[in-house]
Amino acid sequence: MGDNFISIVIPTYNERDNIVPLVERISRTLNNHNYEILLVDDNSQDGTVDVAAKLAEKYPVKVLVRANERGLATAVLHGFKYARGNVVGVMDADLQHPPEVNAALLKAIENGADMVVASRYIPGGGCPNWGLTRRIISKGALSLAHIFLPSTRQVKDPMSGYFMFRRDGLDQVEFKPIGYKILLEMLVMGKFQHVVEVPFIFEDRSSGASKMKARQQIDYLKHIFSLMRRKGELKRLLRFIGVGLSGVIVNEGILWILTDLVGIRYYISSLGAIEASIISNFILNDYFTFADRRTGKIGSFFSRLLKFNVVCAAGAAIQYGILVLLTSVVGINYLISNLIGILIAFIWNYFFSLFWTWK
Ligand SMILES: Nc1nc2c(ncn2[C@@H]2O[C@H](COP(=O)(O)OP(=O)(O)OP(=O)(O)O)[C@@H](O)[C@H]2O)c(=O)[nH]1
Ligand SMILES: [Mg+2]
Repeated sequence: MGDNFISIVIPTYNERDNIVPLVERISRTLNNHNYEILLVDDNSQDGTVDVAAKLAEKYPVKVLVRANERGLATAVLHGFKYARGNVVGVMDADLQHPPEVNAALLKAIENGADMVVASRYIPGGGCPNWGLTRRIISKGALSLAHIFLPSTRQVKDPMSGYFMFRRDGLDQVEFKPIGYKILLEMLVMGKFQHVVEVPFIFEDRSSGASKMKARQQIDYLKHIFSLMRRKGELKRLLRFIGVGLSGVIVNEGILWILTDLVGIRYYISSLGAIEASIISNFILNDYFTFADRRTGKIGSFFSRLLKFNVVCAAGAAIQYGILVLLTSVVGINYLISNLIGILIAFIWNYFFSLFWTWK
């Protein structure tokens, strides 16, 4: 038995038939530890609260009922307020999160992690019973987080609802989650230094109904947007777009000067104009868009410049390839093809700027 006191916070909404096996299995798993289980219920009408109250007679269970609020993430935050443990865990009530994995989570905390995520996306983990559509939606949502919120890249599964952490990481942090993904909020806004993952298999829901609805996908996008705004990532994206547009002006200007004033053939001067716009974009991005990621050394300045050139050259090739492919092969109007090419090249450039040039 360690010195830790563990609070397991579990949001419930109409989970009557799941909570008895849930609490029994957690208790067996944490048998040798000091722990409490907090069920945060949003006034379920199926008798969940009565069953939970009965469980509290036998197990260290507390039931918190919110009468006028709904929402998974805020329910979890509500549970944090009442959690007494120095270590806090979060999991679903529907047995999709096997309670036995809590042992591995706790072990990771005891070994020095500040936060440990039960992960579907590392070797040993998975969701074998998911259909293709749910897989694609989940991976798509994951990529959005990884691209636009760099701090989520420390884990492969920032969307998991099953995790454990040291309570200190919550100190003096304000959380404003929207929707379901409380871990996402905590990874981006919290202060967790050492974050690790352990694998788990996401089981089928054993009983009761899913609360997953289309609404959640929209809430997710809103949440990503809100986190981007709070972390300055939205500003970064807008700056990158602004710098890109300024590059168009530089490109046109230099092309005009070299062709009209200097008298070079346009297909030669265009090469100079392209390079000039890449360099001006680079300098603006280095001092403006990625100021927080720039390292002072002159050598790394040139290595970033080189990387940026490589990325832009590949981006231009992609843009050109899409233009030709969509126009000649698919038969789309060339101006629309070009626009799609520009958009995809833009995403390419931004992605590699974040992940490589200014990583
Ligand atoms: N307190 C509270 N709990 C909720 C709410 N919505 C969902 N939950 C609980 O949060 C957990 C996850 O919800 P699920 O509906 O299982 O979501 P999911 O696992 O993504 O979807 P399925 O795979 O279909 O089960 C379960 O324990 C639910 O009971 C809510 O509005 N309030
Ligand atoms: Mg579920």
